[in-house]
Amino acid sequence: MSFPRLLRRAAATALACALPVSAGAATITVYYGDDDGFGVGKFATGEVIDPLTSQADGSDAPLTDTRLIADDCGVIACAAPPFAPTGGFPVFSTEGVVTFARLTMRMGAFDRGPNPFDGPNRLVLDGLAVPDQFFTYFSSLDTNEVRVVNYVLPQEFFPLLADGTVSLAGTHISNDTASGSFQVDMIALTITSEPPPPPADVPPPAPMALMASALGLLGLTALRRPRRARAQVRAQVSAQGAAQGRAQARARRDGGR
Ligand SMILES: [Ca+2]
Ligand SMILES: [Ca+2]
Ligand SMILES: [Ca+2]
Repeated sequence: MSFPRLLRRAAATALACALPVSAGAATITVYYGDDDGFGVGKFATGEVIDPLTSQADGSDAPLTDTRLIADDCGVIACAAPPFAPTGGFPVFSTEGVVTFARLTMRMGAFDRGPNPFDGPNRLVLDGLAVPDQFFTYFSSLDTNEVRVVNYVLPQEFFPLLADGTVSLAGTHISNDTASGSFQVDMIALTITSEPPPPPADVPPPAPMALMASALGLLGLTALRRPRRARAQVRAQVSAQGAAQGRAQARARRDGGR
């Protein structure tokens, strides 16, 4: 990896670390393209490139670091294709719940123009189109300027990113008609995720439930006490009645003699 590229990765890591995330969160960045500034440096917005000179080699993602152009080149035959990314980002892993995602794209000498020949420029992640607003942030000036766009993705993308695979597709992203050549350095996804919360413990009995249970026990005890007392009274009454009956019988026998 070249020294400038190392510096770029270090800066990206520092930026990721500066994001306002909670403890335990993890941030990763995955690339389509090699983040080497069109193979010849030229990273920052405001720098210029020669869009006619391709720096692509066998290691570059398809259609990056190479000369691209509009579908319709006016009176001049198109000497290069437009940008049509296919495939996907490298497989990655997240910590669980995705809480933030940012799409970054670096293009040089790109003129999105008011009326691209092949319709609106569009990128599609896992089948979901990035809002058209993304491309409005690119310059519409017909210059060789390098422009980097960072776009925070809406939350509906988060579930698509959590599985660690993201397919990439797009329309034929092209310069405005007769706007000359342009190049794409890279597209990047920066994803912040957080571990899922630990499983909840079995909740202890609520105080009110404990109190009701205790009251129930007390009530049963209180009910049992009168029942025993009534049974004892009935037994005593029955014994007394039997004794009286025997005494009366003896009195009648004695009176009859
Ligand atoms: Ca390259
Ligand atoms: Ca996915
Ligand atoms: Ca590149």
